Amino acid sequence: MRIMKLAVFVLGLALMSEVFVFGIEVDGERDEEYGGPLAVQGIQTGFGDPGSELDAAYAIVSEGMLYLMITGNLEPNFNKLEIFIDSKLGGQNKIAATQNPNNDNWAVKFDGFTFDSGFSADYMLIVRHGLSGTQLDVDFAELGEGGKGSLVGRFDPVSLGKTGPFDASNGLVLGFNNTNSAGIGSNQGQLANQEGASLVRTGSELAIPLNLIGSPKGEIKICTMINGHGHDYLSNQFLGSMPEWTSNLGTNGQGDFVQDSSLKEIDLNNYGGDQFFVVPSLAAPLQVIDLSYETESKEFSITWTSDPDSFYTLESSVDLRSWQELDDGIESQGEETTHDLILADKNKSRFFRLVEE
Ligand SMILES: [Ca+2]
Ligand SMILES: [Ca+2]
Ligand SMILES: [Ca+2]
Ligand SMILES: [Ca+2]
Repeated sequence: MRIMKLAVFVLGLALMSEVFVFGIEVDGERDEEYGGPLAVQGIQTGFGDPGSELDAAYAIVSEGMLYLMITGNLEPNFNKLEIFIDSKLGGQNKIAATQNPNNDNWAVKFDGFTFDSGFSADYMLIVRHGLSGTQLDVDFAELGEGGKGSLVGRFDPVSLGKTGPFDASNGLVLGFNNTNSAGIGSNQGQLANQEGASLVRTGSELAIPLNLIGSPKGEIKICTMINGHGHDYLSNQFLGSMPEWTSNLGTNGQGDFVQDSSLKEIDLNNYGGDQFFVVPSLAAPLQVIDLSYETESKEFSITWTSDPDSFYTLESSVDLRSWQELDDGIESQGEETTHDLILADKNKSRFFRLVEE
């Protein structure tokens, strides 16, 4: 079956191209380009206000990057923002310590931790706050046997006097602005003011190169949470949100800290709703970006935005009702494709359209 992505245009009309200026700045402040939130916090934090809270999550895929904006705060007492990413087939619905890199000792502490069904983590990020007071450490790990994990950046926004962009060694970019004083409150587990949570503009912002996370083309799922200094005392702050009356999970899901234990008793299926959110796939719209016609040679050339693995059919019509195929099986040349052909009957007014096969 054909996917009827159509681009209709009229030869001879001046091509009006829309120029989309992409303006996300990785500075810990939410940009308009993100649009609406993909998840909003539903409950008040058990990690203090101002302390650590996750107000809302925003994300957009563009120009080979996943831009992620998590509004809220991260207390500089070694609290950790932990972000698990499900961006490819396979992965771990239940974390197995022996099958993961153990950078920053996270995997041992997460051993046995279970995500909601429908989420199997492939990558994870740790943003740790508090070394020397205001420093941020960023770790990135690929899950699975043979996967690697390590510290990829260390930044101090306060001493540097800016909130980003900070370039990590693996191409990831971080922005961090911890000045939020609004958003949700700290009556632990009680319903949060979601309108207030949606108004927060600052927090942790990340640009993650898609090739770091398996070059996904489809949707990307993200589970984010705030953990204590040893990766073994989870707050009640997750996005997607925990249900009302959820207190800090602690080590055992009951708010207790269990020495030399792991998060193995925590199964997100036991908490209502999905503790993850979905970043929709952003297939580039099929759009004609250039066309030319040489009157003498009758050479017609058309360029459009294409999907790298697709094939296209070029059709023409005089009435926009019946269409004749001019060429099919036109192989994509990447993100843009140009096709040349000789057009006779140059005086005849015609419409053209492209169909993705
Ligand atoms: Ca920003
Ligand atoms: Ca996966
Ligand atoms: Ca707050
Ligand atoms: Ca759940």
